[in-house]
Amino acid sequence: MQRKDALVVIDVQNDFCSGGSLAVTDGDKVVPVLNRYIERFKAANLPILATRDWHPEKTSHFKVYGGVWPVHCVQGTKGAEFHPDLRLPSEAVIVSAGMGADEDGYSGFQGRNHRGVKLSDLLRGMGVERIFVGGLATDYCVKHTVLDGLKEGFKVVLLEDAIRGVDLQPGDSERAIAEMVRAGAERSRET
Ligand code: VGL
Ligand code: ZN
Repeated sequence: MQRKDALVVIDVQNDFCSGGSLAVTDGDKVVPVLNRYIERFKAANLPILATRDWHPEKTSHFKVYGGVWPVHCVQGTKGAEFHPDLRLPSEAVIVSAGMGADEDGYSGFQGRNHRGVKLSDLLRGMGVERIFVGGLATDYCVKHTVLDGLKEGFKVVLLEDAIRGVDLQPGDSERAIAEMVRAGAERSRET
């Protein structure tokens, strides 16, 4: 960690954790690990951003409207709230994604803050050159955010012990990690 680094926490929301409508196996296990990263970035005065999956009630992302997913992370619901144990500081920048009625919005780079500013512009505005990424889910929002981050010219560190995947097909998460690494992401674990 150094100047120009930022932490990007992906979609650690109730619906992706145990008891949620789209619960990821062991999704909650990323919370304590991410809390330690949050502490380290806070102590170093480095930016912390958190994305959230933030869907309208009716979206083609949901199975009932032609998509593949059960209803999850509907704006303003309990399921869309961040996990209660995630200790995001008040100054963390929240980025909402998947708000369109006709988009999946898997990438945080398709998301915007409350003023409508895109994630890439927020990061550049803070002078960030490298992002550390962890959260849910490895094979969807983490993967797409990491790949887009690399495309946008950021260096990306994948926090391997702070991610969990959906694995609709067995091995999806492993393949997603391989794809991110092939595209240029560096993998890292807590020390
Ligand atoms: C996600 C599936 C559907 C994610 C979002 O955050 O990875 N996965 N919507
Ligand atoms: Zn979603």
